Amino acid sequence: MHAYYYPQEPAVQGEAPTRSTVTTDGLLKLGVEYYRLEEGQDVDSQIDTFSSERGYSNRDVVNISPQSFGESYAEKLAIFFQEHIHEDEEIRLILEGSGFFDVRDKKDQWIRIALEPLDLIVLPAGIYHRFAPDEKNFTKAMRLFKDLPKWTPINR
Ligand code: KMT
Ligand code: NI
Repeated sequence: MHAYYYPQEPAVQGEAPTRSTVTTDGLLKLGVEYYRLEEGQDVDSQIDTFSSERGYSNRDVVNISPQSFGESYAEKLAIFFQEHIHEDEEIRLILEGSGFFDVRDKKDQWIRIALEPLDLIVLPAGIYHRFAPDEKNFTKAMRLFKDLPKWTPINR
């Protein structure tokens, strides 16, 4: 996991945009929890433990790639990248591939959170966010949830 502010425009022409790192503490101040599963240990049992501690009784897996979505890939990405909030937490564990979750800080600045396999993120209800794959265009992620997730995006 690497989280950073990423100004889209360089402050001075010809100057590379800065990417100042945001620590896990910094994320936590926004209510964003980050965990990393132990490498080399059984993933399922780690998920079971985490889920039972937190009451996530359900899970599914999404595979985000041009192959899996076919013709609707661009449309799907546009939905994921539309800034939105949910009534519930959004809990995601990266299983394979990688991708970005962008969240707004308290001053409405974007923080980009780059995730790779074994990275687990909990976005609190009500935080503005969006998702984008990186240049590899492949993210396989587990979605953890309580009984009936209220993930209907509420667009900004
Ligand atoms: C969402 O709700 O936007 C997503 O689940 C994005 C894909 S999970 C990597
Ligand atoms: Ni969302």
